[in-house]
Amino acid sequence: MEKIKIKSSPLPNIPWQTKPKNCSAPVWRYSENPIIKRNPMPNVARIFNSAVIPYNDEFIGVFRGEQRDGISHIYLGHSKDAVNWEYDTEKIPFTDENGSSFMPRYAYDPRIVMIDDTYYIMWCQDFYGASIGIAKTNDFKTFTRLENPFLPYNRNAVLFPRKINGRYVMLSRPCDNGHTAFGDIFLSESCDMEFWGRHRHVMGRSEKWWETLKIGAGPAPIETDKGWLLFYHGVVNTCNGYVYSIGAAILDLDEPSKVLHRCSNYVLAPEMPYEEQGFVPNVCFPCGALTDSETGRIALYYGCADSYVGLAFTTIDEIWDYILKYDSLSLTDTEEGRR
Ligand code: BMA
Repeated sequence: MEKIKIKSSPLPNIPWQTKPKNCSAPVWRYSENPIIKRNPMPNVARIFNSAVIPYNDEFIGVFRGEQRDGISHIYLGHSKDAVNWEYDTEKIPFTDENGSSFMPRYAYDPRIVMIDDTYYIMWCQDFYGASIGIAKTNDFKTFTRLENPFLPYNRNAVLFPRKINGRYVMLSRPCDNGHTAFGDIFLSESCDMEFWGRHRHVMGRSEKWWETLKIGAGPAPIETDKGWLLFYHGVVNTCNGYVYSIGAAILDLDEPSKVLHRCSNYVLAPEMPYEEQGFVPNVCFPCGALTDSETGRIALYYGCADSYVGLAFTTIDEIWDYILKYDSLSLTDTEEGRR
């Protein structure tokens, strides 16, 4: 019986492998990684930084597919086991609220979340510079774009999977229009998914070397009985460029701009060839997670070296214990984030 309870539906078909005996880390990789290799579709050279969600006893994926012209778009995928995927060869056909085609010029790093039977996809797109796009669907056939939630420049937006205190809540990471050399995670609230406000600072880059440059939220926060578990990416600038690792923190259930616990160690960092070598080396970039409330199992999907998709596993108890063991909070973590 796990100590911490995940508050989601049971998912008996969650992909899973038990922890290897010689593994001392709190998150372990799938032995068949990467699950998506190069040239997965006729016009797509690489799929990476992608998210998945259960749908009708199977799984849906929203995939960042980088086309051979170098432009990323979001492609839909279907899977029975959340490991082997079939893709729609056409990019997701986004429309406006009148049903007319309304395609972003590019779209990357999608996240997906279900709130009250509606699925929301968030991504980074051009809005006179890098900014956040958002669309909703109920059937994965029509995808209606909503008003862009934030001003440019912004990336790494993800909704919480339910309203908190009656309002939708979204994390994001204000940035610049290039390879941003700064960045903290903020939170914004909305009553209607159109007008966003009540902005709060959640957490900043820290003095821990692996996240000294910038951080950004990963998959939708995972609700438990004791707080929201947030996986995020942390970046350090080295003499050979940026290195992206995966961190973990726990946010307050009712006031998620307050960080309850934050792990000073990364929980996964580039060390396998498919993470260290690729189009952009040394990148582990989490965008999706599946959870099983019955067993506490978590399957984490992360982009590898801007070239592949990797899968990794943990349990809620294992990751929770690890975060608490290496807990390290700063003043800006624990304050409500309003100045
Ligand atoms: C970030 C994003 C990610 C990418 C990472 C490493 O700025 O654009 O999509 O994985 O850089 O290139």
